[in-house]
Amino acid sequence: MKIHEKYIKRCIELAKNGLGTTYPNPLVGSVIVYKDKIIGEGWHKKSGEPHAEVNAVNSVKDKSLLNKATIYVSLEPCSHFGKTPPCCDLIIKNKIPNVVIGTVDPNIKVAGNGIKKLIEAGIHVTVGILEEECHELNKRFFTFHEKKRPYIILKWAESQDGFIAPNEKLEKKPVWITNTYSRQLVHKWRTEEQAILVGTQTVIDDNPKLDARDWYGNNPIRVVLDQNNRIPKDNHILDNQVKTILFSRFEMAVEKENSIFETIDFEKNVAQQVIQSLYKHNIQSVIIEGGRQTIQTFIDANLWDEARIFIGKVQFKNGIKAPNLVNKQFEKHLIGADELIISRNHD
Ligand code: AOF
Ligand code: ZN
Repeated sequence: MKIHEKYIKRCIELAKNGLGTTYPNPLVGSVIVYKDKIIGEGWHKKSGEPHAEVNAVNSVKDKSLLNKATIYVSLEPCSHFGKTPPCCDLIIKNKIPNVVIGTVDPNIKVAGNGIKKLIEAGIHVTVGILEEECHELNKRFFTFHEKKRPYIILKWAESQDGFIAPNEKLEKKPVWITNTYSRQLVHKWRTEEQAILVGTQTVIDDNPKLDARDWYGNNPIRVVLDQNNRIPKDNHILDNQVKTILFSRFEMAVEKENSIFETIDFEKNVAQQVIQSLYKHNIQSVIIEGGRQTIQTFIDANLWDEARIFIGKVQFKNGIKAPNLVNKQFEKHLIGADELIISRNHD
């Protein structure tokens, strides 16, 4: 493998350690190399905390090597004062002569200004190494800045014969389609996204916590479409434990600290209005977990990026048909006895 690619690959690996904890910031990794040896490494852990480059520079024991070294970063070094000072200034101050960048930062506060600043300081800059992989690493951050909306993941489980639920739910209890491994994977996924969205019927039927109790990490912001304010006040969703955004037709009188009520017009494009509002709330990604009608609303509005579909071993013979996605042949995995299909929307 070519030298630059080898080290940007390492940057990507490091960056992934921040998955789920850097919002609204991107995942960034950095390595510092001298004579083909890594002398420093770092990644961005949390918004408000040091950027990847700062952690990498701080980890170098012999700082006298910096003025002969190359710094690799998966995303363009920032040029602005945000919650932290510009990484470009740090690179210039330490007289690092070479900078190798995976991809340009889409944030308008940076967007090429970092590269410009480094070049103007006489630094040798290389841009576009493993660009596609670096873009994929920050698919949520890029979608948010370029499309002005969160990255949208659809998730559901269906039976062998294509139903997401049998006709009559026994004792109104949730009917499991997937195995325990798949259920744990879903909790891992919940720690990776900034928000989770469901419809009212799911909330009323299952009274779900929508948290990530089976995995270590952050719980996502909860988002519910509750057109007619039907959710009972003692439901988990209204427990005020996690920030929760509720979309309904009418203003709600009660405002709790962690419950935010938004009104939208349910006669118009619901998916579009919800996504616009989530963008205004600075939400970079959302996983939509049901029910059928809610998921289909986003498919019909062509507002989705990825669909993750579990196909369990059970047969229901009849019931509620699974959402209808035209192309679901993309990637297939086995999670225990369940099949998982991951489909991407290339529109
Ligand atoms: C970098 N390295 O590791 C990250 C960058 O508020 P701040 O100071 O944390 O700045 C956030 C912005 O900085 C973020 O929107 C993105 O454009 C860039 N993130 N840049 O050089 C990093 N996390
Ligand atoms: Zn920075």
